[in-house]
Amino acid sequence: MREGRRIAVLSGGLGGSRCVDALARAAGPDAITAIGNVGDDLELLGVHVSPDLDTVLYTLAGLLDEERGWGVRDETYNALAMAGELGGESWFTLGDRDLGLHLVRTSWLREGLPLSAVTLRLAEALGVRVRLLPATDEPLRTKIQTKDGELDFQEWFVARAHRDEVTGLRYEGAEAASPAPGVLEAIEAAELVVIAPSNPFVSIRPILAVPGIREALAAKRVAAVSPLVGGKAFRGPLAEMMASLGHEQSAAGVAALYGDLVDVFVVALGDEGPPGAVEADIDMVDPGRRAEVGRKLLEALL
Ligand code: FO1
Repeated sequence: MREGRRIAVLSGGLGGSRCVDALARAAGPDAITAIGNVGDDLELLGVHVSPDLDTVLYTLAGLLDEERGWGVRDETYNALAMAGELGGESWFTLGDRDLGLHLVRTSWLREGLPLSAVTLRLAEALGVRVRLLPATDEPLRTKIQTKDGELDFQEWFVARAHRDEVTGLRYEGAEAASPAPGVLEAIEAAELVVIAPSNPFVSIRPILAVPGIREALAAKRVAAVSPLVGGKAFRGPLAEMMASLGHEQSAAGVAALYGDLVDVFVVALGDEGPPGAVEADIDMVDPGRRAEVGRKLLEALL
């Protein structure tokens, strides 16, 4: 790839982290700024957890439990077991090493550092060279509306195993939030903005809901990679959410959600997409294939 090329990636959890990794392997980590979702962050046992930012960090640091798709591989759970025995919250599985990261994040936040600065410090300590920024430093939380009322994202996703049908969503705090330092600059400097194959409702829209980000994208070449292949999500409840929220359960349905924000929509080889969609190999599950997938994706998009 040409020297000095810049790519910004809007990223959620697992699908996003794999896409960031693929592009970083193809273009070099210094070319990439990942803008991460914070809508599913939570406070638990006194610590601040940023699951999507951490999935990107752990993926790029080679620490992710790839099988499970979150947390650190070869984890132990002694702290959580003790917390549970003492009557503390233990529904959200925080491993010992993961908890170590949350303790450090929380202590730096309490010292007054914004989440973006904390995240850059964590990335540096983990040897991650991709620049990872939260979409915003302010609290922004995704709320899930169901027939039983409104739920916090992780209450719906983990505690209730996303069984409740989603009737609507809300991004609490979004209107008052502003993009974290570096976010708008990264978008402006980017030759290409990639919307990763993440859930549009719970990963990408919370990023776009931060005032200024959508507007900055309007002036850029934006490509979105489909999170649905053959109408199915690799993992997670996206297909069900598309149906319950009244959208077509297909790559074209996702493309319609992004509308004219997106210039190029990328679908899996052989998959149906909207008119003008680019077909590419978007299977980024195997870390060993990601460099090649990233290279071909950039060839198709740049
Ligand atoms: N997902 C689960 O399904 N169950 C868990 O107990 C759980 C714990 C967890 C801890 C740290 C972390 O970074 C992620 C964790 N996740 C867990 C994944 C997370 O809830 C979701 O995958 C994302 O928020 C959606 O992108």
